[in-house]
Amino acid sequence: MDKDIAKQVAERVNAARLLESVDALAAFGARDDGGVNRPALGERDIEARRFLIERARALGCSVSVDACANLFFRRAGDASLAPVMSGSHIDTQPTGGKLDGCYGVLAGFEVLAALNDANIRTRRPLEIAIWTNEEGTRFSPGAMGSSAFVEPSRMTRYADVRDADGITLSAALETHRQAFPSLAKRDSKDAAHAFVELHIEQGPQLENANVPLAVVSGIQGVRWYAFHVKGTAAHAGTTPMPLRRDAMTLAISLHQEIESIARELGQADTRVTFGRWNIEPNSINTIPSSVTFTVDFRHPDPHVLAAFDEHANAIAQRHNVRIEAMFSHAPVAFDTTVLSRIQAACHALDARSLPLTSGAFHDAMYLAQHCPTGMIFVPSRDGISHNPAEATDAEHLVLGARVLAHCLTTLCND
Ligand code: HGY
Ligand code: MN
Ligand code: MN
Repeated sequence: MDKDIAKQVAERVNAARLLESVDALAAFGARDDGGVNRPALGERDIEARRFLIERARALGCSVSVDACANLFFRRAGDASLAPVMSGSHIDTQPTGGKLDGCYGVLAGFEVLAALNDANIRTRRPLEIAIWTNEEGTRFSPGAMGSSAFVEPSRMTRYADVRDADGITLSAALETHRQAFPSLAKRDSKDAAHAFVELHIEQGPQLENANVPLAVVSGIQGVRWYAFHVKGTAAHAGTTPMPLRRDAMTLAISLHQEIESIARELGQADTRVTFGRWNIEPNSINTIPSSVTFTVDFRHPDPHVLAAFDEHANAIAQRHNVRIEAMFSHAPVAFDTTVLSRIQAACHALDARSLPLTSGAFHDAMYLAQHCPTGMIFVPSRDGISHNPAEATDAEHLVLGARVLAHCLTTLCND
């Protein structure tokens, strides 16, 4: 393919239009502190989806939806060939930022617009996806939409998953269906030609190296658990300490045991987080009768992940506590051909890049089972993410979109 075409499209990426779209999308669930709180399939997410469906149609795309409310915005190609896909998620953490996931979707939209502006018809269709519930903070597990896309039988298990208010995923999907009753169904399960996800790094490595891009070679493994600790509710004032069965006292000692084994097993690469605690009755003057806490363990080595799993179960058994395995995904290595196309795009645009492994998981970890897949990162200021202060320099956001445009254009003309 004429390399100039890919460069033409990259040059048509419009900085102002891209940056405007970031702020426009962030308005759906905007927080007073500049962050975004947009839970998957909630009211704000549905309004954000409506906004993007209208934008996609204005760009001449067809729009379709699948059983897990993943949205697909397709720009037709000349030939009826397997599409090239890109995209990410637009659901956020409760104290999320404007870019996590959203940037990858909006940069995909910018590529659609740049192809239109350059008046380029590609051989293959280009399809930008919005994957449902990637964060996993409303419904667990994470990356639900992309995992159901690659393996639809997962929907049977997901349908009855409940959020903190007791709403099931299937009820949330029904609300989505009612909001968009006439969307075409995307039923084809033909493998895509390739999937490329552009995302912020959400860590400090690119900024510390002063490099604007990463060619992401893979994603580390992840395991989520819930520990359900039981005690006996009793009066805070009258119950002598030796007579108590305080669920919180046991939970805190479990926390310390789990954290020390995690650090010992994984050493410097260990990432262990105890992010969600539910306490009952959660009253100042009643001894806790129940404490449920979560464990998010990450590591690049599958043996360490397996060893941690064994220890976590042994700790639960030793203390007669129920352990619930909520989510797990092995480390993923992306496709070297797609990575070389991303690398070539960086070279073509004279942009320096680093090879990185992702500490965060992404929908690309499932798409890698569906088709040749790769990722691109841009730096996160101060390495901060899952925080309203999440930010990336405008020049890096635009450069990332240009590299995505170059790479998708060449892949669409394979
Ligand atoms: O948790 C993660 O790695 C992703 O940000 N959802
Ligand atoms: Mn993300
Ligand atoms: Mn995230």
